[in-house]
Amino acid sequence: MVELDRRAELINRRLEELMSVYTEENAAHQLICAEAMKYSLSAGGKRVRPVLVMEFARIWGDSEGKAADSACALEMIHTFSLIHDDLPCMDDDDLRRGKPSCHKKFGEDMALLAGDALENYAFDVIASDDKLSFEQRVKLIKCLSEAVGVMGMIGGQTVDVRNVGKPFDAELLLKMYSMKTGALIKCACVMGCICAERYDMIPAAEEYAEALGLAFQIVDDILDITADEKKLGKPVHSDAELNKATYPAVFGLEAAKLRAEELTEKAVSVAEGFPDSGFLSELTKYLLKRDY
Ligand code: GRG
Repeated sequence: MVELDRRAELINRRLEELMSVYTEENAAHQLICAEAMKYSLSAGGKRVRPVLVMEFARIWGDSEGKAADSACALEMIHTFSLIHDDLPCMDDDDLRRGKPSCHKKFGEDMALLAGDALENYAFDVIASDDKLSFEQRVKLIKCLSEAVGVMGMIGGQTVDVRNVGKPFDAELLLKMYSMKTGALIKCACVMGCICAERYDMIPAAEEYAEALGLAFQIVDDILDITADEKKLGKPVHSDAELNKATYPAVFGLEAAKLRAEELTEKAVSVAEGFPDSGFLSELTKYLLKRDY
């Protein structure tokens, strides 16, 4: 999607600037960790979450790109989660975003540390963002840390890895998805509202994000079954090989496709209630039809 790519490019440029703080001069002995961070951050990726942060901020009045660093911070957290998700102790994937996964390129020790360092740097970036008030920074840090923690993404990953091979009930699957994938997507939309100081719009942002987040994960599951491995940039059929419960595995592939369509319609209908929401609606529809 051309407009998504254009916006992703802006995020990429700011990410590069933010990562340029680690240099031969100030980090000579630990530069390998910074290189592993940069490698995974710049390995591609659709940049959906940071673009959502920026778009929610723009819709609600941020005309100066005040949300750019928060958006980058969220992408750092997302990249940390992908690095750790690929580790041998998790999904043990050799490929990510079409390239060797971080531990394949830098070793398991560096992948672990690069993920940890990205997570920490994300909070540092928000805390240091002088385009935002102290109140906004604290609210952003709280929102993000909750979304990442045991009640959010890490909690979802815990349920995921601890239920491999077990009979899965539908309710637990949906709970796991809302934590593992939904929490960060919801956080993206809420962070945009915080950057624009439109706290009154958080409930509507959450309503949109809940529908999008579940649709996004269901499409991710469907792609694991139907996608072209080259295009996807990671191995296909990995869920089935790991004996993981997924939406298609529990409900069937056709039901999964139908549910993703319904959720997308729901998200679009919420987005249409926002001012100047053309891009957001198009992005939401594009994410249903994506092939990677
Ligand atoms: C803390 C040890 C430790 C591990 C953390 C929390 C965690 C491991 C992993 C997160 C779980 C995870 C990877 C969820 C999947 C979410 C998902 C659909 C990822 C793919 O997102 P895209 O399609 O990827 O946006 P790109 O590559 O485009 O950014």
